[in-house]
Amino acid sequence: MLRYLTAGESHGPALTAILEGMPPGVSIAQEDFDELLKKRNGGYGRGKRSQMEPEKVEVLSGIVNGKTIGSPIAIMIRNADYENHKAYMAPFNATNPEIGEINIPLPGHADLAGIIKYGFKDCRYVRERASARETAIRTAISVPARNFLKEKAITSICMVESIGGIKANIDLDKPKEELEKAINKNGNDFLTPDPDIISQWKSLIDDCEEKNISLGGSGIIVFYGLPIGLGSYVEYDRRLDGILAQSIMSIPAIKGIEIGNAYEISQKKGNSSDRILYDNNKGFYRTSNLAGGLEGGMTNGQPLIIRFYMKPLPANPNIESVDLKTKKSVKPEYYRSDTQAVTAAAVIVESIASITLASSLL
Ligand code: EPS
Repeated sequence: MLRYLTAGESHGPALTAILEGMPPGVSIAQEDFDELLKKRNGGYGRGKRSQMEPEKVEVLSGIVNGKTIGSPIAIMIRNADYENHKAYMAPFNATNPEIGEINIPLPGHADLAGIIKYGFKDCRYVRERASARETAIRTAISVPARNFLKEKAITSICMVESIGGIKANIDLDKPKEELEKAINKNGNDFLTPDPDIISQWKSLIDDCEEKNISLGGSGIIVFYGLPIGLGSYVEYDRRLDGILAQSIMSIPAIKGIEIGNAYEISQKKGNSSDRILYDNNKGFYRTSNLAGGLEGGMTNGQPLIIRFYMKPLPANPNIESVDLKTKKSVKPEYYRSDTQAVTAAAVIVESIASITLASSLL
């Protein structure tokens, strides 16, 4: 089983993670971290913050000469933006602790519930840790898990399905190689196999960026080559759909996940199951994948299809809040935001699901 923890504030000195439970001998290269983080940091419509972060992973333990050695893997990403915030974010002797104080909780953020729960006066203490910046290190710590899966011939693709209500045309029945080729051809801005959607998404994002409005959307992750029987039906906390949902729903701004076409199936009358067939050469097989690869909380040998839904990032101006000091109604000042981070979320969901699946496999 894999365990991991992350630590780090969005504008603190660094993000860190420790992953425990990786077997020895898994090959890892510095470029695996670099390429994955570049992909997460990309996406058309990302804000100024992501552009200023070089996202360099420093490996501190657990990997020697390009291979895991079975000991805990510790990694770190320094926050470049710390330099602009250390007057109040420094762990000790902050020179100007007051200037960072935030007295207006942002609607849609953890701010208000967080300060009430922990008894803070400053929303910053909540927001710094609740920030989706944390997903940079969670993505990075998935590299050993991803490589472990790859060594077992388990691969995945992630893609954006919709942005701001505009949906790409995606046929998941196409072979993995074909989908992957199309996604790569269209580039990391959108991670979509549908070339015809890109100009529509671009003009929507450009328009919203001008107005400081953000966009949500949905994405799809497919895992191929999983063996039958990951997870179990014997106890609720071993059901893989439940474990996956927990890990993915913990990503900020993700408000829902589906296995397969859950919503579509819920609208059906009568049978929604995949036929079981047998062939002397193929063994047991199916001709459809309505279950999305999971039955009874276990993988069933079909591709695992995960869909996620992300809300527009809560940075839109003109949403009322209350000043904590005066208790008067106010509209928080617009700061900066990603216009859309669905592309990044697709990479993040794939990463976190990879850790969950590697753990289950182990
Ligand atoms: C985030 C706010 C923004 C995002 C950040 C998540 O950062 P900042 O407050 O510095 O402008 O850019 O996401 C990242 C930095 C990242 O790497 O994904 C938030 O409040 O959740």
